[in-house]
Amino acid sequence: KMAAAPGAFSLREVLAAFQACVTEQREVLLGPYLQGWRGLVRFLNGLGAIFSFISKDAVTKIQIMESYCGGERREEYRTLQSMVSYELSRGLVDLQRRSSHPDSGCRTILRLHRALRWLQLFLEGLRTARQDASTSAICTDSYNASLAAYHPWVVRKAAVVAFCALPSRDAFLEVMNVGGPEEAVEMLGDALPHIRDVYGITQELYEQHCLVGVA
Ligand code: 1PW
Repeated sequence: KMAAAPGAFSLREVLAAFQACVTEQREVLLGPYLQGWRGLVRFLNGLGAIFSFISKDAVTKIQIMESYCGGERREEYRTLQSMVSYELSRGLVDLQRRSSHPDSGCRTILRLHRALRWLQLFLEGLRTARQDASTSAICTDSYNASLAAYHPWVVRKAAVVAFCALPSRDAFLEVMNVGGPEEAVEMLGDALPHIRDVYGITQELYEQHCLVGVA
């Protein structure tokens, strides 16, 4: 098998960013979290133009967060936990409907958080599926079990059409650029617990602060 070109994009590094974002105190560092998302977007775009509509909104959300993380209040946006307490204590979150603070960090991260659940379910499905399984079916099932609930009909339809363009399981594992299919499956087995962890910590934090439905 062909060795990956030096410096070639590998999904391994992307997933490692999600590992790096959980601290010993179980805080989520926003820097590596957003870095992980940037890499995912790059990966999605590599799957073809049809996926750029899916990544476009994620890019917007990442940019909103990066402006907070690099802004005047960057200290408050170091971790998810500090962001939540800062924004809530200052009344910077529109809870019921978007009005004076339409792009709070809390509501923006919630969208990425819901999408991360989709990614987790999809990669889990991919990892455990038979070799001849349909990647589009795995993707559609994981989408329907997670993010679809938050999307209007037209987005759901367009998403499912895009999934039909996904390559076969082996070809997909190949574009992950981790090595052969066995290596890719092994890497997913190592990486997925960390993604689950980030998802779980975020979910618990959002439940504690009644943010799971933030407008
Ligand atoms: C192959 C597995 C891929 C997982 C990567 C996930 C990328 C997720 C982006 C889905 C975007 C679909 C179109 C955008 C919809 C927005 O309305 C929605 N955004 C998200 C991220 O779900 C909600 O954001 P909004 O409109 O409340 O600002």
